[in-house]
Amino acid sequence: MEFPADLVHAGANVEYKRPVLSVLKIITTTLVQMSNIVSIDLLAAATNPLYFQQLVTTNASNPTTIELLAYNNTFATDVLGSNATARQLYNLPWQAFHEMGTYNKPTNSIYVTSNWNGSSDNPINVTVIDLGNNYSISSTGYADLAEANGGTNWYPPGFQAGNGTYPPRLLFCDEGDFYNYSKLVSVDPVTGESEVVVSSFLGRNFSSVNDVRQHPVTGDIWFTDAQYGFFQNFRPVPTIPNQVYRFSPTTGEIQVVADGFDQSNGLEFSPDLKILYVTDTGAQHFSPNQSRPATIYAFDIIEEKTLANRRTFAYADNGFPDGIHTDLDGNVWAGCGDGLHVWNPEGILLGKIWVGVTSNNFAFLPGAVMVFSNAQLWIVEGIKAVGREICRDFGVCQDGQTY
Ligand SMILES: *[C@@H]1O[C@H](CO)[C@@H](O)[C@H](O)[C@H]1NC(C)=O
Ligand SMILES: *[C@@H]1O[C@H](CO)[C@@H](O)[C@H](O)[C@H]1NC(C)=O
Ligand SMILES: *[C@@H]1O[C@H](CO)[C@@H](O)[C@H](O)[C@H]1NC(C)=O
Ligand SMILES: *[C@@H]1O[C@H](CO)[C@@H](O)[C@H](O)[C@H]1NC(C)=O
Ligand SMILES: *[C@@H]1O[C@H](CO)[C@@H](O)[C@H](O)[C@H]1NC(C)=O
Ligand SMILES: *[C@@H]1O[C@H](CO)[C@@H](O)[C@H](O)[C@H]1NC(C)=O
Ligand SMILES: *[C@@H]1O[C@H](CO)[C@@H](O)[C@H](O)[C@H]1NC(C)=O
Ligand SMILES: *[C@@H]1O[C@H](CO)[C@@H](O)[C@H](O)[C@H]1NC(C)=O
Ligand SMILES: *[C@@H]1O[C@H](CO)[C@@H](O)[C@H](O)[C@H]1NC(C)=O
Ligand SMILES: CC(=O)N[C@H]1CO[C@H](CO)[C@@H](O)[C@@H]1O
Repeated sequence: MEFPADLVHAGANVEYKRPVLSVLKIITTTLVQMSNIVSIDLLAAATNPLYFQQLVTTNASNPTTIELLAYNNTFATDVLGSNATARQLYNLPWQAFHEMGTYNKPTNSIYVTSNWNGSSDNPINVTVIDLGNNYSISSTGYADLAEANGGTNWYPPGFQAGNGTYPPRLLFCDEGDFYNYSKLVSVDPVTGESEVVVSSFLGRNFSSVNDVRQHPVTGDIWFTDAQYGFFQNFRPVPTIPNQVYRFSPTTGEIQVVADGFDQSNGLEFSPDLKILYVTDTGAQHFSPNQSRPATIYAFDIIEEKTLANRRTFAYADNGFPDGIHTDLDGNVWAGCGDGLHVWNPEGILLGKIWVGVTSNNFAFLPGAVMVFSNAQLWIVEGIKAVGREICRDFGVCQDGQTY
């Protein structure tokens, strides 16, 4: 089945194929690379534009090395700690590790979405990383999910913390295609059952919903919309601005809480739930343009429902900040053009987990962080930083932590 020609703009070569619900392949190869923490001399860098090129000698077109770069001493002492070790888990012939990175406790697995391969003959997969089986991976798909991107855990209305009979579901951003709405889709990863949660703004189509978080106190779903399905030739011309939405799954109430972005993309709460961070990946449309935004904005969250006091939090020196998470110290981590960047709550760059290639997203595990660099998967183990959602997702909580 082909998309009608009038839906497809010049250059596109897209055909429709129904997503499959099946495990495609299981792989268990592991490459190991250890790494030490390298201190950056910021004063030397300030007057030598070639400083970083001379520092990092890895051949980035064939990446096998991961470097831990401290731009501030606390990156080594407090964020990673002296025990941190880094290694590559996979370097595959396809881009299995792109977005999401959500842990599901019943399956003890991390769910990652693969990158768009250029044809709906080969729809975006969900890559399942089994933490109970040496990080072995398999690829799958779900009935209601056309082209998945970001995601999170979702505790549906009525969920009681610790109620093991009703585990959280995975919540996927589905970018949609020429036939299917862009929407949020909930999946039970044990049964494979899927369900549409929201597929329009009061009847208006989304462009390509990109990433999503659930407010752990109100249960509201906060998500972003961007235009990547259009840029990648599998969605029609956008008919709505790029915005951040708040949706109540209990009442259906939906509200635009922020606009004015080039491409609103990743979003994340501060650990005290007082701030929302939103990444703008405007530097990438049909092609890259580094004079457009590669920026993280911060907003104050007012009464758990609306946003105020938009400000520029950080600009990434390499690529653009895409997926974003916070740790319990309030540091802000984002996947960028050369790996993960970590800023303190004042927006000062503390360090990088450098892999030399675009790393769109990542996942915190207890004591570790996994980095998704599309064809490559990396892990840094033995870290001190604790992801904001480790307590909720893994049940590994700090004293007194309630969400
Ligand atoms: C995990 O996989 C790697 C690479 O295949 C292998 O060297 C290692 O022994 C495995 N570990 C376990 C516990 O199976
Ligand atoms: C980098 O790796 C690519 C791909 O393996 C290779 O073609 C190229 O020669 C390498 N460049 C250098 C400077 O090693
Ligand atoms: C480093 O790891 C060892 C072994 O797991 C542990 O005993 C020690 O407390 C850790 N040190 C730090 C500074 O985290
Ligand atoms: C699509 O996937 C195939 C293998 O599954 C790979 O050879 C090809 O390079 C991929 N293309 C893109 C654009 O990712
Ligand atoms: C889906 O996974 C299979 C292998 O499991 C791979 O060959 C294919 O290229 C993947 N497609 C995408 C779009 O990631
Ligand atoms: C768990 O939650 C489900 C759904 O709300 C409910 O039906 C069930 O009674 C709850 N079980 C316990 C033990 O609270
Ligand atoms: C909204 O999306 C649906 C599903 O792709 C499509 O059938 C419909 O024509 C779209 N509506 C508009 C106004 O673009
Ligand atoms: C890059 O983006 C800027 C700002 O939108 C625009 O003025 C410029 O023409 C673009 N450059 C190219 C090469 O497209
Ligand atoms: C280094 O980071 C620490 C912790 O975030 C911060 O207090 C300090 O001001 C930073 N130092 C510099 C020189 O930016
Ligand atoms: C995942 C999904 O909703 N797929 C649907 C996309 O649209 C085609 C054509 O209408 C349907 O056949 C698929 O089921």
